[in-house]
Amino acid sequence: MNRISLTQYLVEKQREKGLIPGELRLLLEVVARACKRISYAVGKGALAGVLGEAGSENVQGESQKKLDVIANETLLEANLWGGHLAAMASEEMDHPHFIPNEYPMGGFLLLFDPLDGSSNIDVNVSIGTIFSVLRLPEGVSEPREEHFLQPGDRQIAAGYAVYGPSTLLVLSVGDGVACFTLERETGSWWLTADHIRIPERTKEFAINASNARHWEPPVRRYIDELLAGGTGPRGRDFNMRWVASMVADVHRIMTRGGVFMYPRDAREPDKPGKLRLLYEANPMSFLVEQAGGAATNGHERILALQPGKLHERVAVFMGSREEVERVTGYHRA
Ligand code: P6P
Repeated sequence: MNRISLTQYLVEKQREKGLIPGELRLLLEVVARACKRISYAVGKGALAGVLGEAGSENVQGESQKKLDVIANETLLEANLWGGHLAAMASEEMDHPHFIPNEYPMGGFLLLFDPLDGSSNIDVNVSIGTIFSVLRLPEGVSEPREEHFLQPGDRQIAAGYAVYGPSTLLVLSVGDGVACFTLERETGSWWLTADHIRIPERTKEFAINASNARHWEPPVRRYIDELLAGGTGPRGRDFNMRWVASMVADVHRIMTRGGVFMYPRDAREPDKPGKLRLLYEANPMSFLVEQAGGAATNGHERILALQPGKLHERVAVFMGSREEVERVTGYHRA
């Protein structure tokens, strides 16, 4: 079977549909190459001494794994010199990394969670990289942190790599969602699924149920109904999954449907949720909506939210439209 490579896919989006400028194609190919390198490091594991703690903390006050730091540095180094970016922001860095004067500055902003699901690294469970692309606002010659604070609807591309049994790259430039599989022998990314659609109806939900006592009433009601299954108001049984790697849970939903939830909870009432808006929820919401799903913070579309801070958090309900609309409706009841 003659498959299409990532390069050909992006060239066709650029040439045939005029959908993406050359600089964005370059950006996405650079990110894909960085994800390939991260995949190789992840795959080596203990053999390359990349497991365990780095002995440092990130801006979130979370201890960093060695692979968190390696993945972050890999993405920074890959994107510094290409001339396609104005700046980068990462979960692992307090402030954005601006392109140094020695390199030309481009018109895009790249945001990423370099290694999502770090708690799974040392136990060999799937982890991933999440990225989001924004335009530098018109007329800006000196990029600043505030220029990253754009609603998710302004994203022009987003994607994730999932380092699992196979390494996949799932991305959208606003024309549907495509999935590429890494062929390790040649280092090529091959198109293995296109125009991915999330089924509107599902029987599978993902949430960390150990937090149940901390949830708000609408979430308690929604989950209790799922757990009641055929004996309750839903009249049918449901199944639960929780990988504790957003990338792995969302990829399952992109593949067979489902609803992923990380609600706000009473443990940290001043925080609207655990997950970060700009480089976790926004890119994943972009992909989910491009695949026909829905994504809200319980009250409104995540992509419509106006960010106030670079590392701000948000509650997340995303996936099969029917379920996201139901649980969001309970918040409005
Ligand atoms: P918990 C990983 O740390 C992460 O940011 C997401 O990838 C994942 O969905 C969530 O946190 C897991 O959180 O509280 O279940 O460990």
